[in-house]
Amino acid sequence: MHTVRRLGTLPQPPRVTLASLIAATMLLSACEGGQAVNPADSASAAPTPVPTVQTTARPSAETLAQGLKHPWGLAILDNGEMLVTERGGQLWRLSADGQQRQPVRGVPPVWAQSQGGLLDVVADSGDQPWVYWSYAEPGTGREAGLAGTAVARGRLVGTQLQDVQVIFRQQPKVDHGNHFGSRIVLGPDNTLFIGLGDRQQDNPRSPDTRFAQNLGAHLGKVIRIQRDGSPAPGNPSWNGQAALPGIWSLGHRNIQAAALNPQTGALWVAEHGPQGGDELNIVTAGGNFGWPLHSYGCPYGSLPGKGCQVGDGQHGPGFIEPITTWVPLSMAPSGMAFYTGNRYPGWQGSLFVGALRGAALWRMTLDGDRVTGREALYEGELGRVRDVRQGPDGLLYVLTDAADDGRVIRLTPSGS
Ligand SMILES: [Ca+2]
Repeated sequence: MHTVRRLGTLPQPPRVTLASLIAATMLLSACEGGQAVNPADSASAAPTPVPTVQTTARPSAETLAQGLKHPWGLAILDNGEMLVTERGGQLWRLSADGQQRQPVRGVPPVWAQSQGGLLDVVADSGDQPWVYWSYAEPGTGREAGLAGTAVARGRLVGTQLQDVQVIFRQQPKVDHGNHFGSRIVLGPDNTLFIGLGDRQQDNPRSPDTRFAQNLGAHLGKVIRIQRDGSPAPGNPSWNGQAALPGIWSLGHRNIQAAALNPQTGALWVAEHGPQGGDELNIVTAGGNFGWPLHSYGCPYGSLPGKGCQVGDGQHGPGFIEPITTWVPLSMAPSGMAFYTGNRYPGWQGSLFVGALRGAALWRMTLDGDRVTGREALYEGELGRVRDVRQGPDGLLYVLTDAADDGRVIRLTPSGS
């Protein structure tokens, strides 16, 4: 178990309660510019067991690149070339066939310890696209020795990042090496979402450690800002409570998978539970996703089973339920892609989420906002799946995690 330590300087704004969320809803619905909290979210349905589905003609897994050291994020450019982060701090530009790779210069120093380092990467379109990446940023001055998730961007010119700007810094930085999140999703209207983690500060056994429920900290939140780092119009106003800028939703444990649903435009995320209780969530503005007050998992140190409970248990009024969970064992989600192509029979419209535990690629069939079926593909065959993306060629690309032999793998349709 890690020791939980918090900074003494964290402001203590009021906790978010159901009453305050409802009040926020009423206030926001009466004012311009604010994003209303949907009252229906307060009564979201608990997830039900999902039947297993099975792919009959499974695509073959073709290794394009290997020998990567803990690769974390994969972005595919318009021309099929790829950007891959390594947690140690290296960003690579790969040819479309994965055979050549060149180091990209211009990434600021990262705090490469435990789960921290250079993490996600996404790219806009164009010849010299803006590239956005998340990373564990080392603290300086009075924050020396601490680390926090940050997001930067730069214009990719060949193998050089130009005009590099840090556009987000998680507050506060803490002295722990885990739960940095972090996935970046490009939203509409020049916005950008960042899915964060609680930096493993929230211990359900200790009610004083509720960063994810605290609007005075970025820990355990989804952030929505403009791509240049400025505030995004339309964010929740939290009924006037003191809140750090950019907070879109709260109560998240550790988001390592995120994507926009192409059918609805909504942000979907997957987050790690403690022991079991990994969640797939549809993120709504102003939503409270429960951590560390509610979870389907078990606290560390307790045996999984009927006797264990996180906080106040699985459910609570005013907290948004996941649309599916993994119990009693975690699958450790990382990386997400809605598949919109037509290269694989039966897969169009499916949601794919990588799994570190079980080393699988999960496929979920969907009906609107419901998960109607799911299966673990390639279980134990590819390695720990860290990321999954759809390329401009309509094929799926999988990034696997390993100390010295992380890989970029392309799923090739059977029979081709
Ligand atoms: Ca939750």
